[in-house]
Amino acid sequence: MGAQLSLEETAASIRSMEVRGAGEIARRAAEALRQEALDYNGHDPKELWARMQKGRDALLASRPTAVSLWNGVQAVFKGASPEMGAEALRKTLASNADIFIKRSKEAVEVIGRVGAKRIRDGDRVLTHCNSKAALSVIIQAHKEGKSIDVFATESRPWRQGLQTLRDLASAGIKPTLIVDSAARWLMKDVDVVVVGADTICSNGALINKIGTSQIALAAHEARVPFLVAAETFKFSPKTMYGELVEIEERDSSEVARPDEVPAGAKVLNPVFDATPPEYIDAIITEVGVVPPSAAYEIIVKELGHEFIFERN
Ligand code: RUB
Repeated sequence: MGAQLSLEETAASIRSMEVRGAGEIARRAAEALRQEALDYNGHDPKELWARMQKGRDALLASRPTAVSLWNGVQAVFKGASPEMGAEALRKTLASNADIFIKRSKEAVEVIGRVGAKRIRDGDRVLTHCNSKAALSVIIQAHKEGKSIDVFATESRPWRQGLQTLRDLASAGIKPTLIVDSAARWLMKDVDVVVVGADTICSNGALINKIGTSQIALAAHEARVPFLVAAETFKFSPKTMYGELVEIEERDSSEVARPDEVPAGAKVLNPVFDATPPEYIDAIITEVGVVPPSAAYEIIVKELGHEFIFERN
């Protein structure tokens, strides 16, 4: 966790992508809500509730695609209401946030241990963007003494692949960077693909960094296993009721400077894409390795009914 930010600062840093990655976004949002609750020194539960609701709305508006943010916020509010009184409300919100943050960090570690079993000595592993869950798997395999070659995509336009290189290098791995468009060319030499998740829909489709679906397609064609490393709070209860996942589009200047673009031309900057379940071999979660077809069950069992029915 970085320095303590206010709710508004946290929402702004998620919007600007200073805080990024679906899991980290959720943890930082929970942390900001926890702090807001603890900082309240009045005695009016309705006032505290109103502040918390305002904060929640600001956080939820910060980035639209990763359901982890929504699930993290839901977890903080679980069982809380102004009827319980200001003191109990503060304590409930703060302890819910603590539990969520702790569980979410533990989940990344468990995913590493479970997923590492799917990586063999000598494997060439490809990952995309910068995912803490995917890196947990790869780094754990390395810690277990497996000799692996790791390839990271650049992930234009934000180039999160460079962060992946730093994360891998500081774990003692010597990774190789490729441009995004080299993924299919490289696939003939890849043994396994491991990526993270922003959202997993109830039908098992994966929403992750733009370009993920092209990599999955190339892996499918080359019969290379395509694994997703995802905490259970990346599964979306909202999609059970038919809600479509909003794919964030960011400013075109992230892709090309306005002066580089001729008059009349447009630049699109979609940030995520959807990979159909038939291209996913397994999803590695903290409750085990599951097929994409288990997504509905994971949502019901792990997220529970209050997540499903509240605010739908
Ligand atoms: C990051 C991204 C990551 C997932 C999972 O996108 O797509 O693969 O968020 O990451 P951005 P993690 O950089 O736009 O946030 O496993 O760390 O939750």
